[in-house]
Amino acid sequence: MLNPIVQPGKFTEMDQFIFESWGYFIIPNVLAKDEIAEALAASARLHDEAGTKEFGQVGRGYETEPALEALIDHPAVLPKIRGILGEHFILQALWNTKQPARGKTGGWHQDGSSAYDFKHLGSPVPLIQLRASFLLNDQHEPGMGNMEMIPGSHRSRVGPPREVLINKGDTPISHIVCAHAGDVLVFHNAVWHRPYEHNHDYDRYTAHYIYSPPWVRASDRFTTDKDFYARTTEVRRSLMGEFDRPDAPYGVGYKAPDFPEDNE
Ligand SMILES: O=C(O)CCC(=O)C(=O)O
Repeated sequence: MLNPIVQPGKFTEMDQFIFESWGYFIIPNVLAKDEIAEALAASARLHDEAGTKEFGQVGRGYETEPALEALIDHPAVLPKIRGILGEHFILQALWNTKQPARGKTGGWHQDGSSAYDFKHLGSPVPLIQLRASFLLNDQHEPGMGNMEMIPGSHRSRVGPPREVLINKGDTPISHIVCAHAGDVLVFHNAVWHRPYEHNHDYDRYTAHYIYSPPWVRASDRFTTDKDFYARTTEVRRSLMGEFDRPDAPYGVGYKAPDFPEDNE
């Protein structure tokens, strides 16, 4: 299968074309071996503390785990987020996902909110959540808890057939993403996707960083931990939603965060 591979850093016209066409792309080799090991250990700790027994997601890991905090504004990934969302966005959530050893294929879905389904906003569903999914385990072949995507489905006005949804069936156009630990998958909330089966004896972890327009409420927290705010960087504070607002209804005149790559 084709792989929509882009290079780390700068958001190019080709990146934009791939994102608009498929709804996702893969950035290879974002994390070094020691960064992968640290983020993996942090993810396992979070799930141990939360007592995740089966498939599960834990939010807010950046508050307690420096290895996960460091990925909020990773220089290989953030230019892509800025290229797609512009200069004003927040980290709506970090959902750290565990797929247990020998976990089964999950259900097809689009991302959003079950309290107010994004499909009520328009058709095709608009971009509200842009995900950067840091793969922390190797997934170089199918059956490793890969993400399975349906390319271009963010533009489809209909979902997969009911029978496929109910029976967790296959489609002839789905794509099992084969990638390595340390690669990052960036995708549009409306792309139909699911976690694919995991046929190995270890738990699989992925850290999903979700970026949204600034007026979207955070979904992994009611408020951000005060100690974390006090010690983190100014850019990360802005990305958590703590920025100067010149007016109440998010109008004009916003100062963009002082992104480090602009000063290089
Ligand atoms: O298995 C995963 O890591 C991703 C799960 C998923 O599809 C989601 O969080 O929307």
